[in-house]
Amino acid sequence: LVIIVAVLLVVVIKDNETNQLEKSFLTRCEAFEGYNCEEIWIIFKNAFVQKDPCKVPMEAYDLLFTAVPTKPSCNRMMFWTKTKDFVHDFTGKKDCFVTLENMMLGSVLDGLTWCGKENSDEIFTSGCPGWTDCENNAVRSFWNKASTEFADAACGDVSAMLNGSIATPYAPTSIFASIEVKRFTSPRVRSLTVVLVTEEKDVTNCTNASLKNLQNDLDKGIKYSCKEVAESQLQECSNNPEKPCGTCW
Ligand code: N1C
Repeated sequence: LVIIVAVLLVVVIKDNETNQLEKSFLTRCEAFEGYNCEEIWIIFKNAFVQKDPCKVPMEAYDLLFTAVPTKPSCNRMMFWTKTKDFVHDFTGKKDCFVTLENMMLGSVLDGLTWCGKENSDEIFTSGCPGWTDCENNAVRSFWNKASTEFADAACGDVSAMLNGSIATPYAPTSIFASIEVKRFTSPRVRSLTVVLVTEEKDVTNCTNASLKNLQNDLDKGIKYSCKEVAESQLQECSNNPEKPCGTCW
C-alpha cells in the first residue's frame, strides 16, 4: 500500500508540474489580445518535449516565433544586460520603453523554467539544466531565439541599460553582446544610447574598456552615445509621473 501511495504521489506531482507550466503559460498569454493561446502552447511545448534537455537548439523555437512574430516599436526598444531589476522597475512605472518582456512570448516565459526528457511526454519545471550547464538547454535556447528576433526587429533610436557596478558591463558572453548588438544594422537602427546605471561609489563609467568593445562591435553608421545615470536619479524619475520620458537622462 505504501508503495502504491508513493507511486501515485509521484505521478500526481509530476502531472502538476506539467499543468503548472501550462496554466501559467495560458493565464499570462490570455492577458494579450488576438492570440490563440492553446495552439501557441502546443507549438511551444513541441519545441522541447521528448528531447534531451541539453539538446534543444534555438532553431527548435523557429515555429513558435513564426506563429508569434515580434512586433517592433521603433525608437522605444530597450535592451539590457545585468540590469534586469532596474530595467523592469523602470519600464513598469513609466511607459517610455519596450523590453523583450513586454512582448507576448517574453512576458509569458519570463522567470519560468522548463525542460523535457528523451522518450517521455513529461514536462519538468525543476531539475532542469542551469543556464551554463550546457549550451543548448531548453530555456537558454528560447532566450537566444527570442533575443535574436527582438534585435532583428530593432529600429530607429535604440537604448540599452547596462550595469555600472560591475567591472565589465559589456561582457562578451552575454546575450546582449553575443547576439543582440551584432544584429543591429544601419540604417534600420539609427543610434544606440547606453544608459550606464551607477551607484554612488562606482568606479565604472562611460570610459570603461568593455564599452570600447561595444563601439567596435557596432555596425558603422550607428551613432553611439553613453550616459551615466545614478540609480537614485533613475528611481526619482520613474516614481515621478510628471517627469516626461525624455528627461530621465
Ligand atoms: O545575457 P544578457 O543578460 O545580456 O541578456 C539580456 C538581453 C536583453 O537585452 C533581452 O532582450 O537578452 C534578452 N533577454 C531577456 O529578455 C530575458 N528575460 C529574462 C535575455 N535573457 C532574459 N532573461 C533571463 O535573464 C534569462 O533566463 C537569463 O537567466 C538572464 C540573462 O540575463 P543577463 O545575463 O543579465
